[in-house]
Amino acid sequence: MSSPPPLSMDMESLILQLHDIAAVKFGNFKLKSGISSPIYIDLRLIVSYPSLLSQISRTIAATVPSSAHYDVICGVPYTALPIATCISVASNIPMLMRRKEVKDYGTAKAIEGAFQQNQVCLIVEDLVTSGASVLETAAPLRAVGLKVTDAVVMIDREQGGRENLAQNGITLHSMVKLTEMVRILKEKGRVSEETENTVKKFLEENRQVSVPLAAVADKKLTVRVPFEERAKMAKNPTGRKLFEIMKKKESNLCLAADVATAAELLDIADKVGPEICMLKTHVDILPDFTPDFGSKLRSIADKHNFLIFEDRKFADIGNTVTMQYESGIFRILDWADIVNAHIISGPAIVDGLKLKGLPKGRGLLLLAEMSSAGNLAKGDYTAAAVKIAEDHPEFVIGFISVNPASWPGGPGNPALIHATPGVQLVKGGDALGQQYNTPHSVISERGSDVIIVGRGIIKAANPAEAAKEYRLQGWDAYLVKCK
Ligand code: 5BU
Repeated sequence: MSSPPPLSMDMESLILQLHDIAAVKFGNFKLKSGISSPIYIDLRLIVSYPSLLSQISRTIAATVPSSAHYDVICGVPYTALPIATCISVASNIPMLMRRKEVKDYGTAKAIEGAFQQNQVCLIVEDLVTSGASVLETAAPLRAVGLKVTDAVVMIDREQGGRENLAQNGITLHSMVKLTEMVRILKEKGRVSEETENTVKKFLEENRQVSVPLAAVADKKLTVRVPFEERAKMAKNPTGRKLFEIMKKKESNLCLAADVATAAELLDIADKVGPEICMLKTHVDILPDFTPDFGSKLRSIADKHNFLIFEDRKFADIGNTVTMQYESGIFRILDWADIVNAHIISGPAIVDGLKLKGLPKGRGLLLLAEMSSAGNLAKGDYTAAAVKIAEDHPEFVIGFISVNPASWPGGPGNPALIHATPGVQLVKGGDALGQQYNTPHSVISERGSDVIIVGRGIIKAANPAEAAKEYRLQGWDAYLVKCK
């Protein structure tokens, strides 16, 4: 094995100073993930040492090779913000800020600062483990039309971050690697050889733990049954087809196509079609609906291989919903693969819809939870939806859920699918009670299967690109627990 290249005196001095201010500590520390670590790094402290902060920032900036071109820089909130600010001020390269939480998505922006489409943004981070935080910052930057090709980090913990970022098209440059840091501290007599070996052993053993976005894995969710296996378990042909499409297209993204007209809907369906497994409509909002709408959307769905889900939210007695499903202007039964229903009126609503839907092989999602603030679909209500679904496996394909991992039985029967609305790249909400979680949180932490995204895509400058970003994030989050 070749020995690593020697570090410069400046770098050594920085490492020693970090140790002096106790930004690097050795002992026994419980990490967020629950595992015990013999080393703990807290770089938030550096704001209290301006000269060190400035030295670090200069060294980080010099770490980026001159071949890496960038127009703007953005620090990952919060610890890297002062570092990015120092780099920006010293180099006169403009900075952007990413908001971690966007409370009112309508007025507050996820990315603050001035920029132009297709400018290249360098991400600055203090510490990289799996790379999840860098990816969480890259996503909203990319969603607003910036390019992200490089990230620079002060310390690389060498736990998969470099590889995970590379898979997402981002080259990681690190000022120093954790093993190098510990080696220097040992050489300078700050830690014993035993400590160095303990840290090395810990890193070696935990190298594979952090896969993309796994940093905050939910303990309730163990390993996921892959979609292709679940396809075989599904009792309803539409449920089975949805799993198969998801696997084939590597997409667990459903577009909520809440646009102003039928013409616009058909247009966006064609553009975003390659990225999605399902397209959700609210057909009663379309002023230019015509009887051939269904067949037009159907042919786009067939062309791009996605299913059509009319978010009709039936809620009446069994007899009435049979008519609402089949008749009227919209004739939903003719063209929608999937519809959904509240269970407020009791299980007979499923019998009513099944009467019409099952002969055509259609599927039904039950509203077990909702995304809006203060909604009443929780606890016993959610449990009742689970029970009704189990009683109708040939027609109910799954649920509209928000946090199935928190249900008493967790996400439950793998033959059933969970689809979750209220998804954007940043957590937040709108002015009318909608609450957003990120694709990672919804799929990996909350145990859902499908992200339903509306305004995050349709209001983006380039909906097809935004959809791609959501698809990649949703799929990455799905893969986390598949391994
Ligand atoms: P948004 O633009 O991503 O907020 O759109 C969300 C879509 O999902 C929209 O069509 C809602 O009607 C739909 N939705 C929801 O937001 N929350 C729910 O609990 C259910 C549906 Br059910």
